[in-house]
Formats: sequence, structure tokens, C-alpha cells
Amino acid sequence: MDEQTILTERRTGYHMITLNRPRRLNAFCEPMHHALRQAIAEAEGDGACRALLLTGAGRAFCAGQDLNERISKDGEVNVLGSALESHYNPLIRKLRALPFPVVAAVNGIAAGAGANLALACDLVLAARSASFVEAFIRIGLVPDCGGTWTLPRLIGPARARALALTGEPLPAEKAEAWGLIWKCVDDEELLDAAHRLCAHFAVAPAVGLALTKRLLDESWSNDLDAQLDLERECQREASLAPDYAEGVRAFLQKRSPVFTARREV
Ligand code: T3D
Repeated sequence: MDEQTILTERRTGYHMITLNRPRRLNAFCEPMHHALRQAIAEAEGDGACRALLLTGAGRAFCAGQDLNERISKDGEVNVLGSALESHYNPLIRKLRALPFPVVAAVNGIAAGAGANLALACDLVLAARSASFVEAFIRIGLVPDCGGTWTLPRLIGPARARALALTGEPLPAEKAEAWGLIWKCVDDEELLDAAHRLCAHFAVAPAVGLALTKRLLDESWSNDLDAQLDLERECQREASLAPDYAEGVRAFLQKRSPVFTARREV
């Protein structure tokens, strides 16, 4: 029987994707890339989906590329680059561009592309026992999946360099203290916390969420002047969505808002 490399679940207002190769610590193989792409496309194509939850099965989140795929029968290793072009880079670009929050629930070790996949998500929750390993240098590679972009921006150049150049594991608690991730929680609370977060986004203003993501992403390449202009444009767009009127009315009527605007698919 074919391995089910990805498990998907539709919850009210959000989708959940579980990387499912626990015996290989959810390392990426070719079929998993295809299944993940398909699952993300389904979430994006579902107008009712307002958040995506990404986690791993078993004791790891993801150990990066399955290295068994990188060695031929006669023991030769392949020249790399094409999988970045065809799989990893489109995956990271897609996750960053999704118009709703992506929540990573890092249930265990996240190594190599697995670590940087988690760090490309909008919010990262990690189990206390989890750790992040820029494992690339241990096998003579360089960080990919945007790690050389994400790490220095999140934790500064000194810490980014140390992680990338040594490949030392960073425990989840320290990752939280350094600002690499949003929150570290007790292992048994991780999934509940992640579901609560996604359920919160499921009833949040969809247009506001999408525009906020866009603003924060574009701020990296804008100067203050350009960013102020972009904020003006996005605020205008947000105010045109019915959720803004509902938010103001609910505030003035001292009740909870009911946001209904669906995002365009
Ligand atoms: O095209 C391209 O390839 C470019 C893209 C590159 C992206 C990358 O991600 S490169 C980096 C690849 N990942 C790694 O180098 C990490 C390799 N794994 C490890 O260093 C360790 O497994 C961990 C530090 C993640 C965890 O260590 P530990 O001691 O908790 O577990 P373990 O015993 O090493 O692993 C458990 C099993 O999973 C084991 O299999 P076995 O012996 O029980 O049959 C191990 O071989 C397997 N496994 C773990 N990681 C991978 C893997 N099998 C294939 N590929 C893996 N990446």
C-alpha cells in the first residue's frame, strides 16, 4: 500500500496538515512534496479556510530532506539544486504568500529544511521538548528554505551565524526566549494550543489578516516612507471590507463582532 505521507483534516474555518513519515522523522520525500503541495492548494482554494495548521506525526516535526533520496545505488551523491527549484522554494514562497495565517505546531525536532519550513510559518508554537537544528552544515550543506533570510531577521546576525555555522540544536524554550518562535508550551498542550489559535483566526476578519501579513512581509524591503504609503493603501482596502463596519458597530453596541467577509479564492 502507498505510504500516506500527508494527513489532512478540515476543521471549522481552518485546515490541518500533518507531515506523516514518522519512521523517518517526517523527512521530505518526493511523494510528500506533491501531497503537501496538493493539501496547501486545497486550503487556499477553500474560501472558508482562514488558517492553516502544520504539524508532524510521531516524535519529530520534520528532519528535512530524506537523505536516502540523495544517494544512488552505487553510493554516489547527487548534485543538488533542482529540488530547491522545483519543491522547496515554491513551498516557502507559497506559505509566505497565503492570505491567511499559517501556524506551525512543532511537536519535536525540526532539522534542516524542517526547521526552516517551521520558521517560514506566521506563528510557531513548539512543544517544550522540541528543538530547532540548522543541520545542513553537519553534512556539508548550506541552510535553505529561506533560513539565511529568516534567521538573521528573527534573532539577529550573531545568533543566526552561530546556529547556521555550528548546526547546534536550539531547544524550544531558548528559541522562544530569543524571539525565534512565538511560544513554547508543554508537550501535552501543544495541539490544543495550536487548535485554539486557528479557531481564533477562523472567526477573525479575513481581509484584515491577509493585509496585515502583506504589510509585515513587505516592510522588510520598504523604507519608512514607502511603508507608510502601503499602510494607507491597505487601511483603505481593509475599511472597504464589511468586517470593518461590523467591527465598529459591534464595539459601539458593546457586543462581540461577527466577521463574515470571505476571502476571494
Ligand atoms: O535537494 C536537496 O536535498 C537540498 C535540500 C536540502 C534540505 C535539507 O533538509 S538538508 C538536511 C537534511 N537533514 C538532515 O541532515 C538531518 C538528518 N537527521 C539527523 O541529523 C537526526 O536524525 C536528527 C538530529 C534530526 C534526530 O536525531 P535522533 O537521534 O533523534 O534520531 P535518529 O536516530 O537520527 O533518526 C531516527 C530515524 O529517522 C533513523 O532511521 P532508523 O535508523 O531508525 O532506520 C534516521 O535514519 C531517520 N532519519 C532522520 N532524519 C532523516 C532520516 N532518514 C532520512 N533522511 C533524514 N533527513
